[in-house]
Amino acid sequence: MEYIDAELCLMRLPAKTGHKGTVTRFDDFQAVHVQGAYLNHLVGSFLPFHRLLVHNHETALREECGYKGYQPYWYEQKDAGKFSSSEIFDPVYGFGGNGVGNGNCITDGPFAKYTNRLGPGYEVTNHCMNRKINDETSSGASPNNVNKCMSQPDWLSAWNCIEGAPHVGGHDGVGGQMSDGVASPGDPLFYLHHAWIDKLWWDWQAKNLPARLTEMGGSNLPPSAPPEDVQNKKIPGDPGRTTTLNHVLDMHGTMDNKIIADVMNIKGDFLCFEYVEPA
Ligand SMILES: [Cu+2]
Repeated sequence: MEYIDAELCLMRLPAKTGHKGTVTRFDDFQAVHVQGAYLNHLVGSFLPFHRLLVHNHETALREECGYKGYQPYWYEQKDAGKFSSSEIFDPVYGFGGNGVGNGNCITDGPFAKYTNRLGPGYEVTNHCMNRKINDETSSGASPNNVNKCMSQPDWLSAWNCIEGAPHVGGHDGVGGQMSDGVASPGDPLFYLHHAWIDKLWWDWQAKNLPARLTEMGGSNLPPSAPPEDVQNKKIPGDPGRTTTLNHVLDMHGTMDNKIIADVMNIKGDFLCFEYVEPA
């Protein structure tokens, strides 16, 4: 599959950012997530940050690896509750299978030989790509949970719903480093999962356009933030503790920074794509 070939190309290109532990261009995008983990989860920028990260990774596939296709998403509703039987883990046509043995290293498929450098968490260690599929937790991606999110009346409830069950269900359903809230983009499935999560946000936005092209808000610090951050931490673009459309999405040198307003519309000036429903 061309997408996988392009990802393998990214894994051969040298890193550009110089972030700790990065060796390949693929690592660079993982490093953005590591650098931004604290300020982009359980906050208003969660969905915008990940929309931009997925887009930038796709842009690198195109511009640096000659990829001509589109960013695929993983339609997880279909596989919810039974991730282990999903064709996405096919060793020949897919992303390789489940981890085995003590380290849960994947041993088949295109990425079995890749050495991850970032993770676990904020650590830098050479390790295999690892997975530990959990069918039970993968049920978080169920059609029921998705529909519940689609029916939320406002941004705060929709974002929290999407970041909850569907988002966590996909991460923990794959398990291993996909369950790592900091270093999860070490598994290429991260981008297919987050493209799906982003589609859920867009599907919700599309239920009430144009109003939902400007609906933003929520704290710009996670609930775990220490009191000194709540007091003093300045977030570029936001006047206070609330996430605004001017909030700067820091790409930590991988690609240009954007503001949330730039990524609100997937059919806008900066982003220009659409999500196609599965056949
Ligand atoms: Cu994330």
